[in-house]
Amino acid sequence: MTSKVDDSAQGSRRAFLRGAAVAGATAALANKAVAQAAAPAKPDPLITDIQDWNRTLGPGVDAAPYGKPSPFEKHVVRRNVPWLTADAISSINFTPLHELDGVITPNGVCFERHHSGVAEIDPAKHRLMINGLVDKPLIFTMEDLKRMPGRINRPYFLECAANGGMEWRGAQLNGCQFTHGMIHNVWYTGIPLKTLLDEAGVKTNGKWIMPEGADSAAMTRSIPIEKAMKDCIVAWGMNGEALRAEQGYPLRIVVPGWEGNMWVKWLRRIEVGDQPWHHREETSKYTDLLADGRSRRFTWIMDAKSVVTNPSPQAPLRHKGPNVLTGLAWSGRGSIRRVDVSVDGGRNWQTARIDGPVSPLSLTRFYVDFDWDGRELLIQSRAMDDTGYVQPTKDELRKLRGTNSIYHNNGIQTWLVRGNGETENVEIS
Ligand SMILES: Nc1nc2c(c(=O)[nH]1)N[C@H]1C(S)=C(S)[C@@H](COP(=O)(O)O)O[C@H]1N2
Ligand SMILES: [Mo]
Repeated sequence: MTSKVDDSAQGSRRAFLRGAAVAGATAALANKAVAQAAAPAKPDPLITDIQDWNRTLGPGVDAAPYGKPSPFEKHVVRRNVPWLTADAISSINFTPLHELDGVITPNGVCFERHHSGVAEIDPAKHRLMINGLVDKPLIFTMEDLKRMPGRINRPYFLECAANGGMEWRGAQLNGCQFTHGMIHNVWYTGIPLKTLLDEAGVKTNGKWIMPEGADSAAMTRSIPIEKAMKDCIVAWGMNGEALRAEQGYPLRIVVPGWEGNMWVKWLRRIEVGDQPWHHREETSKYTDLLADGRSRRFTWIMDAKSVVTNPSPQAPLRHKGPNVLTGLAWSGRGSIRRVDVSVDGGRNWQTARIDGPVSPLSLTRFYVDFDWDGRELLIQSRAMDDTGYVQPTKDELRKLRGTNSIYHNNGIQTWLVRGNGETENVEIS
C-alpha cells in the first residue's frame, strides 16, 4: 500500500536534470481520459464469494464514541524529517498532502509546529487579556468569548514560512508531504479580533498588536493594527469542533494569508503598542537572509504557490491509461484564479480544472484528467492569483533572494515520473 519512500524522508537524493535530456516528453497531456479505467467483468471470487464481513455482525455503536479512521488507513499520518529538529519538543511534522483530497485538512493530520511542545490547558482556567494602549484593559474567559455576538466561520490555510525551506538550494526531500506539508486548511470558528479590540477601545497611538502564547515558549509576534482589524480571528473551533491541543486549544489567533508563525497558539494575551516589539521570531528567525548579508524583515504574506500532490514521490503512477493528476494551490494575497500544469518540464502548459470552492486565502483543489502512455514526465504546476501574480520558478526566486534563506520558498516544484511510474523530486536547470 505504501511505497518504499513513504516512511522516511532520509533519502536525500538530489537529481538535477537538463530539460532537454528528457526525450520525447514534449507532448501535452492527452485530455481524453474517460476511456475505461475498470476491467471488463469476469468471474472474481471477491465479488462472487461471500466474505467474512458479509456474514458476521460487526461492532455496534458503543465501540467508538469518538470515531477514528479505518485501520486500513494507518498510513495516512503526519510524519517528520528526523534530521530537521533536534528534539521532539521543539519540533515539526508534516501534513500527508498526497493522501488527502478536496480542500479541508482533517484535524488529526494537520501539521504541527511547536517551539516548546504542546501546552495542556484546562479551558476553565484559560484567560485572554487585552492590554496596552487601550481605554479599558479586558480579561475574557472562554465562556465570555463563546457567548459573544458576532461569531464567524471562515476557511483559511496556515502555511509555515519555512515550508519548502529545505529545498532552497536544490531538490532534497522525496515527497510532497516533506517539501510542501507545513500547511493545513481549516474552517475556524471564533470572534473577529476587531470586536474584542473595539470593546477594549484602541487608543489613537495603538498601531501594533502583540499576541502571546501560554506555552512555555510564550510565542510572541508583532502584527500591524490594520491587519488585526481587517480579518484576524480569535478562534476556538476548527472544522466544527474544538481546536486540537496541537493547534492551540483552547484559543489561537488566525492571521489569514500571513506566515504561520504569527498564528499564536494557546493565546493568552494581546498587547496593543505604538511600534513593533522586535522579538526573536521577527529578528533572528522568520527574516529572509539575502546574498549580500542584508535581511528582508516583516515578510508576512505568503505568496501564491502550488504543488502536484498526485503523482508525487510517495504516490507514484501505478497504471497506464486513464489517470487523474491532482494538486493544491493557494495565495496569501487573495483567491486562486488559475493553475497551469506542464508534463514536459515547463515547455508546454495546460490549464487545470479547478474543483470545489475557490475561497480567498484558502487551499484550492485542481485536477488534470489524462491518459498516461508510460513515457517519462516532468510534472510542474504554476499558480496565478487574482492580483495577477504568477508563481515563479525556483531559479527566478534564487536570482532575487539568493540561497541563504529558508523562508518563503514558493518556487515551482518539479516531479520526475519514470517509465515505471516511480516519481522523484528533481530540479531542471
Ligand atoms: N504559542 C505558540 N504559537 C505558535 C507556535 C508555538 O510554538 N507556540 N508556533 C508557530 C509556528 S512557527 C507555526 S508555523 C504555527 C503552526 O501551527 P500548527 O501547529 O497549527 O500547524 O503555529 C505558530 N504558533
Ligand atoms: Mo513556522
